[in-house]
Amino acid sequence: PPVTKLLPSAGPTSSFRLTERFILLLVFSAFITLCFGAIFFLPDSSKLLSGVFFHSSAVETNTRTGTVSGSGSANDEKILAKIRKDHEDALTEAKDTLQKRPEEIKQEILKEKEKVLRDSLGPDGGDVDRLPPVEYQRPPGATGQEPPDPRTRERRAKVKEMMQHSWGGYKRYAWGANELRPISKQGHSSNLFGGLKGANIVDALDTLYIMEMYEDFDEATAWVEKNLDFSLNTEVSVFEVNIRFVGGLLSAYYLSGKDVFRRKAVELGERLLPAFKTSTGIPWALLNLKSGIGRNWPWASGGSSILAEYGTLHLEFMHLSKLSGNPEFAQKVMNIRKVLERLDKPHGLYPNYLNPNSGQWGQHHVSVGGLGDSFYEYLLKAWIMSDKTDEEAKKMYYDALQAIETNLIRKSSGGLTYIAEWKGGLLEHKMGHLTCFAGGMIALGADGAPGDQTGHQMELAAEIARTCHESYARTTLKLGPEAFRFDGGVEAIATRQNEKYFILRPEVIETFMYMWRFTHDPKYRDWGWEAVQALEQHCRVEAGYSGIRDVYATSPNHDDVQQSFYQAETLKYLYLLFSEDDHLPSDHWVFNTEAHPLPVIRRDSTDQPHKDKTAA
Ligand code: DMJ
Repeated sequence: PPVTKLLPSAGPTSSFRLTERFILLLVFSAFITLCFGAIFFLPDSSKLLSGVFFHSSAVETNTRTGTVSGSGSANDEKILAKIRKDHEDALTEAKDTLQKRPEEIKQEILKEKEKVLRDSLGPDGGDVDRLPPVEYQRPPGATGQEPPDPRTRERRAKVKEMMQHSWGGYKRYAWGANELRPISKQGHSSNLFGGLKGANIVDALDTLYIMEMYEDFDEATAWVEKNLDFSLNTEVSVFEVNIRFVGGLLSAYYLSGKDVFRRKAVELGERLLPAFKTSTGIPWALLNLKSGIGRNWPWASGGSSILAEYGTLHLEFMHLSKLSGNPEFAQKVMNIRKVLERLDKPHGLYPNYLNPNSGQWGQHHVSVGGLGDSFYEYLLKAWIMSDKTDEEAKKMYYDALQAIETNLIRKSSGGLTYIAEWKGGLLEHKMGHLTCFAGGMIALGADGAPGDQTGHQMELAAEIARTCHESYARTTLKLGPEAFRFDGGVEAIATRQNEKYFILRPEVIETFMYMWRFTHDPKYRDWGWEAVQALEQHCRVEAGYSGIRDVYATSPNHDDVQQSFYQAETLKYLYLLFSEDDHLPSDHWVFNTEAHPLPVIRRDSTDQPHKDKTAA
């Protein structure tokens, strides 16, 4: 809670007593100062006193500078002058204070108390209050206009209504919990967040803002101010907390300018720093926020950290350094980059597993879906977010994409382009729903592609978008499965029962959004609209939206979870798909992997901290 909330409010009686006490104190201290100062006007005692109280420091100073004088009288004179001045200042201050109204004196005392309290607070709440001021400038396109064409306007309004329904259910039945169970109408939490609370609130802040749901945004802000607490003895996923909580807070700050979000983001970022205490600086996957003890997922190859986890911190950590003035965040993620750059890459590919202590790859599994995905995304976006100055990230991205194209991208006999998984040189002809984000990523990067690859990369992106659309179209419920295969006589269809579920994931719609922005081909809006209709028909329930266990079943069997990324990503990307391009325009913002928009850091950036500007 803000410091002021910790202070007992003073009633009229107590304020009078407080004032009286303060005046007495001032008079008394003025008297003491007077007496004390007078001692120095007595010729002999001044030397005696300066010998007792000031001798050692004076000698030390002089010895260091080599200016010891035999008598030390020049030094004594200086000290005496200072005491005289302090004495005069104290008298003037006391005189001024006595002329003030009791109310003003009370305010001053309260301010002084707040300052003392703030200074005495530890890292649990004190550090972030000492953040350097930054000048807040809202980047362009934080809000958007209605699309001119009535059908698109209607579709956009429909998506907003979906957000209202989804948010309304969460608010009514699960307020403060991490997620909503929309069938059983209660809160839900995944162990990814440990004991943290309010994932849905933080994840949804920017969606509320861009959809102009300002009252809800204000309520969510108040919850963050009062209840979002990171000082917990709990183990969390560093990646999930970074992309949803840090990312969500950063976006909320950049959109609204409310400094509470900056402070909370930096506070959480500081709590994540101990995760980097490994021999290589590659962070642990899991971290206890209180003890700072980290470890890796027990299932990850030989104690490895995961590429998509440690490789998906860069965007947020660069912004944390920018907003806090603390270079440590940026140093940590730049070091990850260095470690990766130096390692040998099999066929130019990045395996999903890396041991943080030995610095060696674990199993040679490569994926552009789960365990690998957002690492590639963050290379490209690190370059774009740096105002295209981060040449290292650029090179790593385009080199990696080349290796992926050569080794993982294939075309089915039916003509569908897909991205397979690579296991020690053997291909598994399966593509995850998660992998479908790659269409959008490749489209976003096509413009800067080296050589004359731009056209080719746009075609590749369009082919992936088509394949992912097929994975939806070939189901009964018209929503895509978790993974689909291109073997055993099937194309873009899930064959294993445990791959048939749909949990409201965003990746396919994310790709449609980018494809629409870069091509303006109306089919992408139509495909997005098909998804809206399927969501309405099969996922919408009385209290919100639920995932589905089998997209090939004739009627939906709900899993009773409304994932927080549904509001953070799925609905946001749908809304932007039906918005004008200048709403969160691609040349000013990049989306983190949880769809939280972060502004491009301009190379001529003048809004750095430490420049003694007014706080937002
Ligand atoms: C989100 O949390 C992020 O998009 C992440 O990168 C991958 N998985 C989910 C959504 O599917």
